[in-house]
Amino acid sequence: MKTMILCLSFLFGVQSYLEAQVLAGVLGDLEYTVTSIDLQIPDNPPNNFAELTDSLDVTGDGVEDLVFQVTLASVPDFEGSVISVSSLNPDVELMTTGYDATRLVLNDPILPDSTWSAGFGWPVAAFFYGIAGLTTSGQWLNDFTGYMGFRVLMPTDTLYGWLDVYAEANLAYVKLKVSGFALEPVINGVEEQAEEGFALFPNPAGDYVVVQVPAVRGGIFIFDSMGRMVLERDYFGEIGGEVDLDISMLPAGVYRVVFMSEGVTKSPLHLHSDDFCLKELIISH
Ligand SMILES: [Ca+2]
Repeated sequence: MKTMILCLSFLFGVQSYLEAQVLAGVLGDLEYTVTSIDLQIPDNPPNNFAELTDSLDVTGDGVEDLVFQVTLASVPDFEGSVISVSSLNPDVELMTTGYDATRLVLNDPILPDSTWSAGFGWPVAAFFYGIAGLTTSGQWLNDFTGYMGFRVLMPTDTLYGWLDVYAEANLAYVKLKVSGFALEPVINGVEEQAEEGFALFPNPAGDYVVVQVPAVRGGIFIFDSMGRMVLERDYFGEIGGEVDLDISMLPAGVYRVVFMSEGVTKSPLHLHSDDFCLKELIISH
């Protein structure tokens, strides 16, 4: 029974550690970057039609990922303002609700199963008279401050984060400020833990993989790219022993193989990288 409880705490510990969970406005282990996006059009005289845009590189590769646009106009078919955000790259997605960018408040969860979208023109706030009369949309329309969730899809991981956004749209003026963004560090802070005696082969693997185990007792866990455990095997044997795992039922992709020695008794919340071994496994059938 003790072993069972230990194994369960291993399992939940590793799973919660690997699974992205970010709370809006909470810094935690995220890396914060100050930005100075400040788009303001203060006046809307007759026959005005003004647009401002600014963009943001959230991945640090020099390529812009998100673009913000404000429009303020006073022309026959369009009087008022619109603020929108677009994703320029398919690997950077915004949290959305219906046709809007989702406005989050402090501590709202940003999760893998939220709704995620790339592409153009997600309303942030809009208030204008057009051909169809008064149009209002956008979740920042009545509450000007909020956090915008986003994520970065990488080949081996997904990083979650939030932007600090102030947006105000009305008939007379328009204002958008993005003062900063927070993003998880690469691989959710978990890097491959090299340990003598822990090995996987072949890698890439097809229908089975051999795990060489660095301890006499423990558990082998395989996680998919979303952090879900897809395979588990207890180990009792000698140091350096080999375990054949049938992985023919797992779809091709990038996985993480974790080995935890029995006897790790720390709370899952304080799981440290020294407490387990982790290697990436590529499965290609
Ligand atoms: Ca970028």
